[in-house]
Amino acid sequence: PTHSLTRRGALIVVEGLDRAGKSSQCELLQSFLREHGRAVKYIRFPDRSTPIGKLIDSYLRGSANQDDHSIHLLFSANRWEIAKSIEVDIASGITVIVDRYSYSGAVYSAAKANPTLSLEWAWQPEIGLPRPDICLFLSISAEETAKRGGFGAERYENEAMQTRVRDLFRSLFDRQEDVEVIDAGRSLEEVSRDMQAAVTACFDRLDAIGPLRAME
Ligand code: Z5A
Ligand code: MG
Repeated sequence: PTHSLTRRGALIVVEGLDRAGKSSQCELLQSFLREHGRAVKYIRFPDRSTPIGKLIDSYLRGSANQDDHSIHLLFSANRWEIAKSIEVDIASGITVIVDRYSYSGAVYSAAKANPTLSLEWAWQPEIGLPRPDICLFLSISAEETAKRGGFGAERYENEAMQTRVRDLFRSLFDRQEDVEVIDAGRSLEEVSRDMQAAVTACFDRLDAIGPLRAME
């Protein structure tokens, strides 16, 4: 294989339902990759620190109301405002781990069952964003989730919403490539071992994948 001067980093997305363990696993994956000598950054969406992120934060906490389409586009804009820096990092050899991404974006909005907000509509603003080299979907049953404590106080943390989200993730991932489904209803160590294996295999494919692709 041909190696350029700087090997690009990988774009790794971690998705899943509430309390599937995404953030815990992103931390573990970051440590694993660092220990193996890789430069790595861990980011999460929504990024509540930007002006757009602050609007999203107040919406999720329930203190501000927004039209469904409008808040959807703000979630997407929150990714677009970070997209360039992801591209720059990847090109300079940094692997970027992303906690929730376009998939959550499309699915949570479509789960509202607003007649003019289909999954197809919701996907459109994601087209052109950096495309993950691998998406790890942490799959977990409602029963296992319930063992991890009750719902929090945020807007989408209720049974009906989570059930629709689960079904929509399934129908979205039927159409996506590069998705690895991980059984997240096991111990932290078991889940992280599977994630490490999937990510290691992804690094082996990186030369074949070539440059960072765009979301279609
Ligand atoms: N949203 C959207 O609508 N549109 C968008 O474009 C995006 C997001 C990007 C906030 O997201 C909301 O935004 C979310 C989707 C929507 N709505 N909901 N609901 P967030 O990412 O900020 O949500 P979060 O609250 O930080 O994450 P989370 O999904 O609820 O949790 P998690 O990161 O998957 O899990 P965790 O924090 O790692 O673990 C949860 C608990 O389980 C914790 O007590 C752990 O210690 C425990 N845990 C974790 N793993 C295990 C295992 N293996 N065994 C036992 N216990 C475990
Ligand atoms: Mg989280």
